[in-house]
Amino acid sequence: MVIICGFILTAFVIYMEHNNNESELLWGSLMVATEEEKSLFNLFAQEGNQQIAIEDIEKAFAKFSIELELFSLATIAKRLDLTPSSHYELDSFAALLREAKSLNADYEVIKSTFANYDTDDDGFISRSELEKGLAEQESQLPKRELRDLFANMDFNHDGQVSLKEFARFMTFSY
Ligand SMILES: [Ca+2]
Ligand SMILES: [Ca+2]
Repeated sequence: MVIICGFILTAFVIYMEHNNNESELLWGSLMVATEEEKSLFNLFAQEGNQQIAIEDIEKAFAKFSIELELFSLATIAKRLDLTPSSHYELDSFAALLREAKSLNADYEVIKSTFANYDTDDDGFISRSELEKGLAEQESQLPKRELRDLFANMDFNHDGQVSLKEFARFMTFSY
């Protein structure tokens, strides 16, 4: 739990830094595809075409058992600063694939972290649950910071943090 709590606070700090540095995710477009990514791309890209369609990217992801449970391809593309499109070239495809894989791995940790905070098991983290969870770890935040942290997590401002909002916060997928 100490690790998990540190995880949230670290995420918060990185989130705030990220908000101040919009260009941070530009690295995504600089990736070079591996042979495996190339062959997967060629398997699904339309013949003679240097691009792969969005729906074929989803099929390719399924080959890796990557389910786009929380994040749509459009969201992942946005994380990578890729221009929204119905087709992507090899390098963008490779970047999307890697990002989706990494998000999927994070998602398992995020789900169990979420469950630890959602002590009444209603599928949402309330502000008092967040406060209690942090306090239990002796990581009490000043009231104002707690309010800011919760406000940043509660994306739709309904006073509760859903799993999706929590995952967005933890992965900065705004
Ligand atoms: Ca709850
Ligand atoms: Ca909410």
